[in-house]
Amino acid sequence: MSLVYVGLGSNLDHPRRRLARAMRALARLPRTRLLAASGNYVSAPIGADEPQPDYVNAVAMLRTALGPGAVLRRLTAIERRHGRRRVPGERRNAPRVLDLDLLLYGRRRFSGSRLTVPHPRMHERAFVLRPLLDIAPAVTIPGRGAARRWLSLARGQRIARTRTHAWR
Ligand code: PH2
Ligand code: MG
Ligand code: MG
Repeated sequence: MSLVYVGLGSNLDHPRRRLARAMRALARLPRTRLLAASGNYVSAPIGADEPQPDYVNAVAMLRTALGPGAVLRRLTAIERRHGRRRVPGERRNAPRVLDLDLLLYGRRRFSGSRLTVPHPRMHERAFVLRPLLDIAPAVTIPGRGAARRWLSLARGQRIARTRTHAWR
């Protein structure tokens, strides 16, 4: 069994409702238990090359017997159920109805064409670090050290707690 963290994000079409639905879907994954769910945070889009709506983000902590590839496939399937389609040539930071990112998979580090773990940009993003640290204050990012230290470097990024819809 591995401890896994998943980042949830949405900036289109009722983001809070989508995050609640996605959290429920994570809680129902096979061979998996949802151990903790952070509250929601709102922040400006990072890396956008044109104006787009603010994001709502959260993080989930799971314990799972699924391997990393199986987790990734499950996350992509949930994104697709929300109508997300990956269009060839789509800009990297295009707005999205739902984004589920595999952030950490136990203490493992690996890099492939489809999946890199730890998520290569998570340590510099307050919208990942804040909700992550709320549910895992002592978590370390393999290869980077304590997440808490990275959050202090990202403190220039404005981020605020926002409502969380019931999902249980
Ligand atoms: N996701 C991105 C790019 N930029 N900015 C915020 N605030 N939240 C996100 O989830 C986000 C982003 C790519 O996945
Ligand atoms: Mg993402
Ligand atoms: Mg993604």
